[in-house]
Amino acid sequence: MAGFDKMGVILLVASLEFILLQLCSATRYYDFVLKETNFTRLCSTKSILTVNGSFPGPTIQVHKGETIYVNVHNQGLYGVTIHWHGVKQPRNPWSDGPENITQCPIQAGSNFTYEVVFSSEEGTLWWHAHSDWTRATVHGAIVILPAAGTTYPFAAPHAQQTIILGSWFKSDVMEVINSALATGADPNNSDAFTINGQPGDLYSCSKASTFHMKVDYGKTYMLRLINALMNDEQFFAIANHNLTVVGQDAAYLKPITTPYIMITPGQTMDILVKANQPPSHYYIASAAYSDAIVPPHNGTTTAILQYRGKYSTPSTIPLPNLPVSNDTTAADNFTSCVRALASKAHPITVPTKITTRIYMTIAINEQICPNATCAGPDNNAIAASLNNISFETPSIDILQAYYGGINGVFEENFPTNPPYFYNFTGEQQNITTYPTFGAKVKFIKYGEGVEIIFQGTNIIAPENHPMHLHGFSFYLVGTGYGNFNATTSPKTYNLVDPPEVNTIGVPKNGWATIRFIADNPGVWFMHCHLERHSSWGMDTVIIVGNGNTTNSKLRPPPAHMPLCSKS
Ligand SMILES: *[C@@H]1O[C@H](CO)[C@@H](O)[C@H](O)[C@H]1NC(C)=O
Ligand SMILES: *[C@@H]1O[C@H](CO)[C@@H](O)[C@H](O)[C@H]1NC(C)=O
Ligand SMILES: *[C@@H]1O[C@H](CO)[C@@H](O)[C@H](O)[C@H]1NC(C)=O
Ligand SMILES: *[C@@H]1O[C@H](CO)[C@@H](O)[C@H](O)[C@H]1NC(C)=O
Ligand SMILES: *[C@@H]1O[C@H](CO)[C@@H](O)[C@H](O)[C@H]1NC(C)=O
Ligand SMILES: *[C@@H]1O[C@H](CO)[C@@H](O)[C@H](O)[C@H]1NC(C)=O
Ligand SMILES: *[C@@H]1O[C@H](CO)[C@@H](O)[C@H](O)[C@H]1NC(C)=O
Ligand SMILES: *[C@@H]1O[C@H](CO)[C@@H](O)[C@H](O)[C@H]1NC(C)=O
Ligand SMILES: *[C@@H]1O[C@H](CO)[C@@H](O)[C@H](O)[C@H]1NC(C)=O
Ligand SMILES: *[C@@H]1O[C@H](CO)[C@@H](O)[C@H](O)[C@H]1NC(C)=O
Ligand SMILES: *[C@@H]1O[C@H](CO)[C@@H](O)[C@H](O)[C@H]1NC(C)=O
Ligand SMILES: *[C@@H]1O[C@H](CO)[C@@H](O)[C@H](O)[C@H]1NC(C)=O
Ligand SMILES: [Cu+2]
Repeated sequence: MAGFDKMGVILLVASLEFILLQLCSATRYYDFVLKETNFTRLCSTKSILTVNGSFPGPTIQVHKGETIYVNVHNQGLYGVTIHWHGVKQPRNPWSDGPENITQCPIQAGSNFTYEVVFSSEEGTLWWHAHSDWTRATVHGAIVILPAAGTTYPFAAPHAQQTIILGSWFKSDVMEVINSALATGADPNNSDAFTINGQPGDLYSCSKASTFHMKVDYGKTYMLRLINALMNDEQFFAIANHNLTVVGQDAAYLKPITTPYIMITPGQTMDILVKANQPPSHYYIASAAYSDAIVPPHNGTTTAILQYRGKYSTPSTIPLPNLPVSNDTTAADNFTSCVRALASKAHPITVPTKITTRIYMTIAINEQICPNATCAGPDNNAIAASLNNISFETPSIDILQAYYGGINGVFEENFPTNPPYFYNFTGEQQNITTYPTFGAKVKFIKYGEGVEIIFQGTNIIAPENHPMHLHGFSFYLVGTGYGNFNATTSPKTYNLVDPPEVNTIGVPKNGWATIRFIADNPGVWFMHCHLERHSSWGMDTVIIVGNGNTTNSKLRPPPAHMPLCSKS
């Protein structure tokens, strides 16, 4: 040691510090570089916005209750934000992400560090861009393992695999939505569905890159399944293998063993699969479920469940029997089985004292088009609404305006009832064909027991709407077809083991009731997770006020929130 000079000691200390930083950064700090990257799919190459050059983007893995920091460096062409879908972010809407709701975009050439605070979530969630349609290519998995010293409420799987279902558009996604908004028509369908970024064997020019999941006979695997599609619900199955669904939206379920599942955009599921079939190749497949008037993309994306070991590769790989795309009975058969685990270790607490009740109609509408030159119904433009209010995104974020008392950005008069009560699911619908427009939010006092009854309507184009709320998970206590009936419908509620989720499908021409305690102060976006519906205004914002203790008040903003451009 005698040979060490002063400089050597300094270097040694510096490198130790470097090693320590590296160790910490292995789990708690992430760098996301947003950049344009060329990808070849469906026989052609195009540039897409990615995180760190991959599609889907990197997986974040944490243990329950941890906090991580993600520095997003925007080296792309336009402003973008990132949302941590299903992460409640207690008192911390500053890092929630929806553009102009909780922050202004991270401009090209700048960066912003998100502090992502995990609390009660355990299972699978995901992150995605929350600016226009950029989430089509900017998304990835969030894996939340049990906290140290705890384990799964089932035998630990041999291994886990994230399965991200996505949409691939041959043209630029921003062009797809911008041209649809300009003409007033429906945006084009995607050109393929994907599993882990790959369309799979049934699409042209895709076979060489089909995703393979390798398994050992006799072992059980956990699929962490994410529906990251833009506009399509999906049926998903594996040939000759049952799926055992044990979790949804990062909360545990009573196990459901089923040949297929239906999953809406925004939902995540934890699924156990036992490799119990003769070693071979089996297709994993996903295709549209749709009860809409406009037909969905009719392709099927595939991956291959490939057993390890020696066997002759089959000449034809079996495909699972997915229900046909309009089989609502098959979709309902699955969703009607979903129940919370509701065990001692994973209890649920459904609010029974409801102090704020909101009855909210969901509709596709028309916006008058000057001189009837638009390409939507009646030569008008398509719009969409909640309680007949079509949401208009402001140009200063609502959180900043609320926190800083800036007037004129939003109005606190989102109605707790639709403007008219009539037969919402009946034939005559023109009473609310044309919505009103604005940035109207619903203010809820801290600690209220909240019930929201979503009512689907038959206006213009009824379909199933996957409604998503930021900042909370909530209990889905009931669903039904037709109009909600205040006398008879509540009698069907499940207050014993309703699933605790963040995205629910509101049945076509039907209703769904959710409950939660307003215990997270902040500004929280609520919207349909079919991206075209959200773009048309099927959105609103819930502001939960501060409680009366330090731990029930909004945290102060972090330094360096992205600035809003003057417009
Ligand atoms: C993507 O491909 C285009 C055309 O093939 C090329 O001009 C461009 O430089 C490529 N971009 C990147 C980031 O590689
Ligand atoms: C992030 O942006 C800040 C300015 O907001 C700048 O000072 C900093 O150098 C940037 N960091 C990186 C790693 O780009
Ligand atoms: C799938 O589950 C059903 C019902 O539990 C059972 O009858 C069937 O044998 C299972 N199939 C496989 C391949 O495990
Ligand atoms: C699927 O849609 C494409 C065009 O979008 C059409 O050409 C094709 O015939 C359709 N296939 C089936 C089986 O309906
Ligand atoms: C589903 O579509 C087929 C045609 O593709 C049609 O015959 C059938 O009636 C449809 N079913 C429902 C429930 O709409
Ligand atoms: C749905 O469930 C019902 C009753 O259990 C059954 O009769 C029907 O065949 C199922 N349909 C599908 C498509 O799974
Ligand atoms: C609508 O038509 C009138 C009369 O032809 C014309 O003066 C006006 O500019 C048109 N407006 C738009 C928005 O095209
Ligand atoms: C958000 O506001 C900025 C101005 O600060 C504006 O350029 C942008 O278009 C807005 N985004 C949305 C989705 O409205
Ligand atoms: C509402 O309309 C539907 C569809 O036409 C009809 O079946 C139902 O009976 C109507 N309900 C009431 C209360 O009129
Ligand atoms: C709705 O349409 C019917 C039939 O076209 C018409 O008689 C009625 O006046 C319309 N109602 C409203 C509110 O526009
Ligand atoms: C604080 O708020 C809680 C409900 O969130 C209420 O029960 C309690 O009475 C309040 N305490 C005071 C001192 O206002
Ligand atoms: C609700 O159902 C009850 C019992 O069937 C019925 O008497 C009542 O008219 C219904 N209410 C509405 C608004 O349809
Ligand atoms: Cu919708």
